[in-house]
Amino acid sequence: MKTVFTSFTTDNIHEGHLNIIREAQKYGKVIIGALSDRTLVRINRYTTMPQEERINLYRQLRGVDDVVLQEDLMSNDVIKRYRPDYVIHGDNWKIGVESVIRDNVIQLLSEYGGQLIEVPYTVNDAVKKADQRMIERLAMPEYRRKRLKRLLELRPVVKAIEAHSGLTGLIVEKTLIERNGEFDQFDAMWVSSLCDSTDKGKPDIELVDISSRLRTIDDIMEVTTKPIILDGDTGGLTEHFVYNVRTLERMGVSAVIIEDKTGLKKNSLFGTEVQQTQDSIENFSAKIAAGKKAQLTEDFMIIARIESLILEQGMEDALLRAFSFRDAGADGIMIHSRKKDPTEIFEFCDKFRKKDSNTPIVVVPTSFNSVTEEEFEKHGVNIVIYANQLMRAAFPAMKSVAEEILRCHRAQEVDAQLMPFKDIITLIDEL
Ligand code: SPV
Ligand code: MG
Repeated sequence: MKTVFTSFTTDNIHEGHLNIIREAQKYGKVIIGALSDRTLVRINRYTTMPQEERINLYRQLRGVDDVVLQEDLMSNDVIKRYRPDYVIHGDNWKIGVESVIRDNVIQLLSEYGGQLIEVPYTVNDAVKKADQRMIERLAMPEYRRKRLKRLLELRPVVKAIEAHSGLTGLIVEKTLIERNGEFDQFDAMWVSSLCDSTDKGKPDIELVDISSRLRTIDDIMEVTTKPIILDGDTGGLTEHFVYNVRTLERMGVSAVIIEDKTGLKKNSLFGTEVQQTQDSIENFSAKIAAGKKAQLTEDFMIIARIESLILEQGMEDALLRAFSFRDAGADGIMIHSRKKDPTEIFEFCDKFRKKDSNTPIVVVPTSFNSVTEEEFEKHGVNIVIYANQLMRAAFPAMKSVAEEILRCHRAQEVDAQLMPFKDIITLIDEL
C-alpha cells in the first residue's frame, strides 16, 4: 500500500483540510504530520490547542490512518523517516514564505522518486470564517494572557519588540522572515512607557496616566493576538497597583514590569544625569507581594525591574534586590543597564543564575545592542525586549519628509521614500 503524507498546523478543521484528506485517500494510506508547538510558534500565530490535543483531533478524522509529530517545519525529519510515496498539499504554498518549504519538499522527494500532489486551495466564505474565528479566539484574554508563560517554555529566548499603536502592533504581529530555511517572528509586544509617552508628545515621567496607557493597549489588542508585556513604570502607589493588576489581567495583558524607583520617575536612559530615587527593598517587595495577592489567574506575571546598575548602586545591591523581589513573589527579574559594554549585565545574569536556575531574566539591550539573542541565552536570559527601535526608525523618516516638502513646495521629491498606501493597508485585516 502506498503512503501519502501531509502536514497540519490547524486546531480548527474546515472544508479545506477535509478536501486534502479526501484527495490523499485516493493515493494510499494517509499520514498526517502534526507540527509540534515548539515548531509552530516560529511561523504561525494560531495555536489555541496544545500539540497532544491537535494530534487527537487529527486522529479522529475519517480517512486518516496515522498521525506523527513533526518537529521540522521544512519536513526533513518526517520525509526522511517515512519516505512517503506522495506528499499532498494545498497549492497556496507556491507563493509567500512557505514556498521555501515547498522547494525543500520537492528536493527531498526527488532523492528517492516520491511525488508531490498539489490540490487547489479551498477558498470560500466558510473557510475564511473558520480562519478568522481562530484568530479572534487567540485574541481573547484567556488565550492571549497565558501565551507568554507558554512561550517561555517553548522558546530559547522570547523576543519582544515595542508597539505603541494599532499599526505598530500589526508590524509586530505580522512580520515574518525566512533565512536559510529558518523562520522567525517576534513572540510578544512591549508597551513601552517611553514610546507611548513620546507618541503622545509627552515626557516619560508617568505623566501619561493609566487610563491613557490602557487605551493604547486596547488599540493594540483590537488588531493583534500576540502577548503583551506592559512597562508599568514604578507601579505607582501600592493601593493603586493592586487595582491595575486586576484590570490588566482582565484585559488579557500577560505581564507587567515595574521598576524599583519612587517619586518622580525619569527614563532610565538618563541614568544619574537626572535626580531619581530608588525605592527601598521593603517597600518595593511589599508592592510586588500585594500585586501577586491581587491577581486572580495563574497566567499573569509581575516582573521586578532593578535599577541599581542604572543608578550606580553596584552589583551586590542589584543581586540583593533580585533575590529579595523574587522572594516577595516576582515572576521574573528585569535587569537594566545603560552601558554599551554588556559586562555588567552578563555578570549579573551569571551570578543570579548560579543561585536561581528558574526565575526568568529579562533584558532591554538598547545601549548594549551588540549582543545577540544567542549570547543572551548563554547567560541565562529568557526575554529580550527591543524597547524603542520602531519609533526611532519612524521618527527620522517622518522628520526628513516634512523638511523636504517644505524645501520643495511639493511632495514629488519625497515620493521615493514613501510606501504606497495600498501596500500599508495589506497589514490591515478586513472582516
Ligand atoms: C521604556 O521602554 O519605556 C523603558 C525601557 O522603560 S528604557 O527606556 O530603557 O528605560
Ligand atoms: Mg519605561
